[in-house]
Amino acid sequence: MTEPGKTKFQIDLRRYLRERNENRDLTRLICELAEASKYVINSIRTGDLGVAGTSNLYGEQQLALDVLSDRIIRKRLIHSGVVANMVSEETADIIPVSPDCEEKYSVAFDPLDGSSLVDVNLAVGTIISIYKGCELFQAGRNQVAAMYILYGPRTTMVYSTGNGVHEFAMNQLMEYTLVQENIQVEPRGSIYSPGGQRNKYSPGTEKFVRNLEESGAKLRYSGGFVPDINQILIKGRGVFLYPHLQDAPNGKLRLLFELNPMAFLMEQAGGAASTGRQRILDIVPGSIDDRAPVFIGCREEVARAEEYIAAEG
Ligand code: AFP
Repeated sequence: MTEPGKTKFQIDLRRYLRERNENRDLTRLICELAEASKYVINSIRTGDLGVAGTSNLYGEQQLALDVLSDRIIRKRLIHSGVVANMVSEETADIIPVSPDCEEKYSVAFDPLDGSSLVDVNLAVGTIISIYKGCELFQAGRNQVAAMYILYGPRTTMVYSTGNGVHEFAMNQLMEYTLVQENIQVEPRGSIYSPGGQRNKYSPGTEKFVRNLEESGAKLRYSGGFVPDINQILIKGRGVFLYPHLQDAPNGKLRLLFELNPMAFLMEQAGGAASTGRQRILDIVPGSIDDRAPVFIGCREEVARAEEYIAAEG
């Protein structure tokens, strides 16, 4: 239980997971990923923003931050000893880690989502999707956990193992301590994050967005999926969309690395996530780089989007 003199909200991540009787190997995995974020933060704060293949003033090969973040996280996943397979947005194939995969976990991750925003000092994040066993090509509803780390003015981590959504913040000792637990979003929202070019929206999406604007919703869009979703979860209201576009019927966002983990978290918080025609978490991925349109956030907003798209396409 919580140590005397400490409030529950000073409890660190590992203790919190243990007190909730989470699986020990899953606890180790989540804590390893939290540990990896410390190195990612350091590379963001101090790393040259050069692109992969360039060299820094010492002649060392310069790694782009997303490539560096990918390496950091892969190393920690291997070190955890509980990973069967892993795949990241930076790799073309699934990377086998351990053959005895039934009792281990498989992880899909985006090491630094929004990396193109770092050089303009906007918030970016790491997104992680966790399955039990060795199969990564399964519907997102089978995830056993999902989490993200948001590198903003503060560094925060949000996770769910299917028992609610909980937020932690990194303190001055670089420990994650509990900020709030069992986060819930309201049925309807007051902010909207419209991704993609508006002039390429379908009639149904266009009408949905116009309805949001006429109802007084405020536009909040940073270009980073993690901060934009985090805003909806932590404020408890709003809807994010990156819809099907006339020249991109599957939108932009990746199912394995972006949509499935965020859809898992949003549903755990009482929200919803849809392609506009079906639940994101019901899609069985066919390949690593599957993309899907997405409407994610308060469930009444998502349901309304589905109605407009059913009626107007
Ligand atoms: P990058 O990782 O290439 O910066 O893309 C970020 C992202 O995948 C996601 O984080 C944003 O929601 C979305 O793209 C923004 O896309 P647009 O730049 O087309 O608005």
